[in-house]
Order: sequence, then C-alpha cells, then structure tokens
Amino acid sequence: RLRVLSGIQPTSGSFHLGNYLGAVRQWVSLQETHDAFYMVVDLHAITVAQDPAVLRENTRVSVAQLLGAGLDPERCTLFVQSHVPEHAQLAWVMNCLTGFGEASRMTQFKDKSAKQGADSTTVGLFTYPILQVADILLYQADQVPVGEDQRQHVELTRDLAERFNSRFGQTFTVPKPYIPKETAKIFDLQDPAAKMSKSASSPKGLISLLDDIKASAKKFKSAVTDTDTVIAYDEKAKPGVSNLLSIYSAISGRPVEELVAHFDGKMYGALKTELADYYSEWVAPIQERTRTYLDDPAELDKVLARGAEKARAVAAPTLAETYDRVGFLPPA
Ligand code: AQP
Repeated sequence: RLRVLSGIQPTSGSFHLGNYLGAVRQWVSLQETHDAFYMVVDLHAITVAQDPAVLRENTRVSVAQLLGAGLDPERCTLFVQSHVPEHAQLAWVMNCLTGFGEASRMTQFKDKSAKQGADSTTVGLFTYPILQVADILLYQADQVPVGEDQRQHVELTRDLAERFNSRFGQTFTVPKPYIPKETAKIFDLQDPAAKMSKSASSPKGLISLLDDIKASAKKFKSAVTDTDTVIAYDEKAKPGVSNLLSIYSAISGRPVEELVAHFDGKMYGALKTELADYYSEWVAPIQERTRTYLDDPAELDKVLARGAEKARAVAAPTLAETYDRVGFLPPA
C-alpha cells in the first residue's frame, strides 16, 4: 500500500468548501486504498497570532469535522501535529538544509507576508514550508493530497528529500503531489479570479461547511457570474459559472458535461438555485455528524490518543535515523 500524508490548519471554526473539495474529499477516498496519515496542523496555525482558547477549540472542531466529513479512525491515522514532537525536531534539520533564497521564493509566503506587512510577519511564517517538508518526510509519504496552492511546497519537499539523500545516503521517500485537476482550485463566489480562502475580502464569497445552511444557500444564489446568459464550462471566459459547475459536479458526482446538458436553455438563476438546494441537502449530514463528535469529547480524545501513538510509531524511527545520518551523538 502506498502511503499518503496531508494536513489542515485549525485556523477557523470551520473548513471552507475549497479546503473540503481541494483536500479533505480526497483524504476520505484515499483512506480506502492507501496507508493514510492525516493531521490537524496546530504548529502551522501559530505562524499567525492565535488566541490560545480559540486555537484549542478550533483544533477540536477541526478533528470533529474531519470525522464528520467521513474520515474513519479505523481506516486512517488521524492526529494533532503538536502531539508528535518529531515534526518540530525534523523541521530544524530541514531548516539547516534549505537555502535562504530558496525559502524566499515560496509564493505563498510572499503573498501572505505582503498582506500582513513586515512588522506582523513572523519568522515562523517564513519557515512554514520547511515544517511542511518535515511533516511529509517523517512518514515516508509517497503521495500528498493537497490543493494547487500547495504544489510549490511539495516540490520543495522533493528537492530537500533528494538533497538529504544524496548528501547523507538514502533516507527519505521522495513524495509526489496528488492534485486532481477538477477541484485543484475552488474560487471565491464573489471574486472568481481569487481562490476561495478564509482571508477573503468579503465573507459572501466564502462557503464554510459549518455555517448556517440558509446563509450559505443565499451566498450561492448571489454568486458573481457574468453578463452572458449561456451556462457553459469555460474557465477563462466564464470563471464564475465554471466555478459553480465545478462545485456542483464535485459534490453531486455528476460530470460537468452532464450538468451543462441538463442546464441547456436555462438561465444562471436555475444553476444557482439548484446548486444551493443540492448543497443544503449535502452538507446537513456532515454538520450533523460533526455535532455528534463534538458532543462526545471523551471519544474525540480517544481517537487522538490512538492517532498520535500510531503516528509516533512511524515518525520516531525516521527521526532517529535522520539524527544518526547527520552525525548527532546518540544519547547514552
Ligand atoms: N480554494 C481552494 N481550492 C482548493 N483547495 C484549497 N485549499 C485551500 N484553499 C483551497 C487546500 O486546503 C488544504 C488545507 O489548507 P490549509 O489548512 O493550509 O488552509 P489554508 O490554505 O490556510 O486555507 P485558506 O483559506 O487558503 O487560508 P488563507 O486565507 O490563510 O490562505 C490544502 O491542501 C489546500 O491546498
């Protein structure tokens, strides 16, 4: 069985549809065919300021939501990143292997730090991709299911794995990104040129899975499209309509061509209303299951304790071998 690893940040009270379609949906299907490791990455979350109580709460909600979305702790290893200290430990070694210029080329850092300004940008945000390298390499992952925005970080992981292996001897599996084209990038409903993101300029463009369902339905109905009237898939000429078709196709399992034929001769309003209705039905059981897990904190703790144990069983030997390869004296 090939191994997959991925993570998601507990930085808001709910995942958004981009997180779900770009990543979590693939996680759920890959747990059936792969040796799957999934984590809530709280170490990554503190690269921007977090309120401690809120972070703790959001971490629990994230885990409950992953379970609500269909992760099964019997089929995958689900854990919280800070429960496995090897992540931070391997990250230091990787920091010392990464060029400053190389890290400076990461576009996500450039975008986020430009938005935040130099004074509120932390060194942690700068080295975030290198922690991600450690996350992946610790588990000798073959594939990394992520959205398109993470491709550059997986490329960095490949470069560092190869660099380490050629300098110190074969140690790490060189992973590949796993990015299905159809949902690689979900766009903001109000600004179809921008990716759907929790730091979007307007909350109207963002669909958070745990939000009030009626409010989300309304957002679909007021999504920005274009002045044409034909429902067709064309990312360049019709980014708004294409985004709605991608979302509808992904959650319903109906191919885009089938949807386009279905809406032949109909107006944009028909697509928006039908999608809003479909989404409402689709998300209700996810919300319901998430609530069930949140109502049972003891069960959640049990899942996470078992997950951390399984994760450490893989991470600890990788870290020990890495320390040995770089020449650290083993403790007596
Ligand atoms: N719009 C998106 N389309 C497809 N995939 C997406 N992902 C995020 N946005 C989209 C994927 O979701 C996974 C988890 O990402 P994360 O925990 O790093 O969340 P994020 O990138 O911080 O989410 P945001 O909303 O994009 O945050 P900000 O606003 O801070 O930049 C990843 O696999 C990611 O690719």
